[in-house]
Amino acid sequence: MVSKRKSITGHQLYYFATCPYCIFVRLALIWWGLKIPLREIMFNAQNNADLIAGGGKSQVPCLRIETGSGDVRWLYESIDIVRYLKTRLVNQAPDNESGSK
Ligand SMILES: N[C@@H](CCC(=O)N[C@@H](CS)C(=O)NCC(=O)O)C(=O)O
Repeated sequence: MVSKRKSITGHQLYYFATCPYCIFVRLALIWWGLKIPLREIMFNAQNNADLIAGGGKSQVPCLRIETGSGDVRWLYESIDIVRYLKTRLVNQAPDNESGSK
């Protein structure tokens, strides 16, 4: 049986495929059934430029978080991202953070 993952709006994960820290975060997303738009930086120069311009450095994984008021936060460090996912999205995901299934 294939279970559908919950689409999370206002978030983007900057990553590249072979980065072990990114794999850790992506596995957590799969484990918790969350779907966040991915922004690949190794082969996509624009995504990498956006990451540096917004977050300040070309390090992945980095979670771009946009609040309802339009503020943007760039969260580095895989363990901090996983903690954020669990506390903010897994434990108390309100309906307005889920998109179409
Ligand atoms: N402590 C960080 C390590 C992340 C890390 O080293 N990522 C590598 C890719 S696997 C990277 O982006 N290196 C480039 C840099 O740090 O400037 C984490 O857990 O997220």
